[in-house]
Amino acid sequence: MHLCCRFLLFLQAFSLLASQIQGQETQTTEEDVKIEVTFVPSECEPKSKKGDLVNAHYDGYLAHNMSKFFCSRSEKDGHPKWFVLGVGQVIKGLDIALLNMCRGEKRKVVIPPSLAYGDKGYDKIPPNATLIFEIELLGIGRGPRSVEAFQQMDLDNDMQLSRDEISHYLTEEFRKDGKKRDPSVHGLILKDIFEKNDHDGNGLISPKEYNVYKHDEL
Ligand SMILES: *[C@@H]1O[C@H](CO)[C@@H](O)[C@H](O)[C@H]1NC(C)=O
Ligand SMILES: *[C@@H]1O[C@H](CO)[C@@H](O)[C@H](O)[C@H]1NC(C)=O
Ligand SMILES: [Ca+2]
Ligand SMILES: [Ca+2]
Repeated sequence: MHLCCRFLLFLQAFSLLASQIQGQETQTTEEDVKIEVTFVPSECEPKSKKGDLVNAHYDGYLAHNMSKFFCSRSEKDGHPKWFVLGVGQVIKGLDIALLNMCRGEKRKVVIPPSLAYGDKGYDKIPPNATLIFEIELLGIGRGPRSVEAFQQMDLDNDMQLSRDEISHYLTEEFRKDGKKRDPSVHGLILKDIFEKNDHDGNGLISPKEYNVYKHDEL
């Protein structure tokens, strides 16, 4: 259910961008991501940029012994990951590593701990670990447009998204992508959106209720 995921990302990104606007700037660092381009398709446009919705496969290795700690091809039925680029849905190093990349391009990147899981580590990743990722970018799409997108959905401008407003938005999105769908999908997605986002259960989604972002998610 790509559209479902796209929409949820869209909701997440709204809150992220909003919090950035409120001044949570990323700290600067002296360490860089080392990027090695391992494959470039003959046609290499357009390039990914901050705010795009990207679809990628990536395998992660610990640099010190090259053990694989993550593989998008074997997790979750091997579906490539969808995420909004450059807004902190993945570790900082990956947000940087996937910039300016075209569909079909492959990269091998080395990410210092300061742009990954730092001196705390996370799960299988030990403290101060340099990470290596092999990335393949499969798709680039129009990303969410944060405040503008919220306002676009919020037809009556009351800063709350009602079921009708989101339903209307879904109808438009489905019409745009032109794929045939069982009509029940619409209802299921709508239900899912409200279950996951309408935390106070008042039947409206407030800007605050979009805040479902998990910091350390790969
Ligand atoms: C590589 O290092 C990690 C963490 O230091 C360790 O958990 C893992 O067992 C090591 N893998 C191999 C194949 O040595
Ligand atoms: C991680 O690196 C920091 C800064 O270099 C150091 O202070 C800390 O002791 C290191 N932690 C571990 C577990 O190696
Ligand atoms: Ca509204
Ligand atoms: Ca609510």
